[in-house]
Amino acid sequence: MTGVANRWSIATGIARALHAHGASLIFIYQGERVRDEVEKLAAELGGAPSFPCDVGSDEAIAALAAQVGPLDGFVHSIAFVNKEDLSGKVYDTSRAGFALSLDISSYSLIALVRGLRENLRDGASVMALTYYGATSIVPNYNLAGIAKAALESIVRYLAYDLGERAIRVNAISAGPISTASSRQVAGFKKILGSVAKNAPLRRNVTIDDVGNTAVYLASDLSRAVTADVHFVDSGYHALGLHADETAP
Ligand code: 0WD
Repeated sequence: MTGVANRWSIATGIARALHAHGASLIFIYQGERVRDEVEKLAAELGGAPSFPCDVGSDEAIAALAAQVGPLDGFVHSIAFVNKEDLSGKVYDTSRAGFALSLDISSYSLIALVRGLRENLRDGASVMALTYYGATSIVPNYNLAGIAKAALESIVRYLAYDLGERAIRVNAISAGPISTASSRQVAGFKKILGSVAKNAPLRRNVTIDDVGNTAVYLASDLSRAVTADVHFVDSGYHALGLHADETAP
């Protein structure tokens, strides 16, 4: 499990659901800032071991690979975008901000697969978290959406690379959920409101909803599913027009 920052993180919901279905977990965390939170959660979920690993460092990933042993899969639940790139104009995105965001949010999946490929058992499942803003315009999601577009493409190409070992690579496209990361997006509350009002299910999703789908993708129940982007968003992605704009 990557990407647990606190109990509201999507990765926390995934970890809880996997644990409830009998998985043995290993947590990695970026650094000291989140260590206490991760260790607390790991203790609640069967005393899972946790390791520091900044996915921006190939050395850190190599050290992780040497410590963790065989894996039935891993979850990539990581993104980083400078706050100034989550509002305003995309044409104001700096070269450095673009490089950093794509490195941490997208390239890191390649780096983790390369680093952990010998740890992954044949038939393992890899999944990454993405968002609708990858393929559609979501105002202010901006550079995060561009990084998610790269991530979704990476998911497909890695699925091809790893398919000969029956290892599957998929993305879960979660609806908006209030977390430390998502609150950086300008106007995030309005995005939540739009889903509650317009999505087919007329409600926002929870980290437990995402966790339950992750259990399916981690298990052999989805053994023929790969290179896919699976939406857990109350059906919002399928809307053409919003009901509140078309009401008589
Ligand atoms: O609405 C949302 N919250 C959605 C999030 C909708 C759809 C997708 N997602 C995605 C995010 O883009 C991300 O890929 O889900 C994933 C998890 O996001 P989250 O749960 O919303 O965010 P958060 O609780 O902040 O966890 C992301 C964590 C970081 O948290 P902080 O708050 O400390 O930045 O990713 C980790 C970090 O713990 N992280 C890293 N881990 C290792 N190395 C690194 C890094 N370099 N950078 C960030």
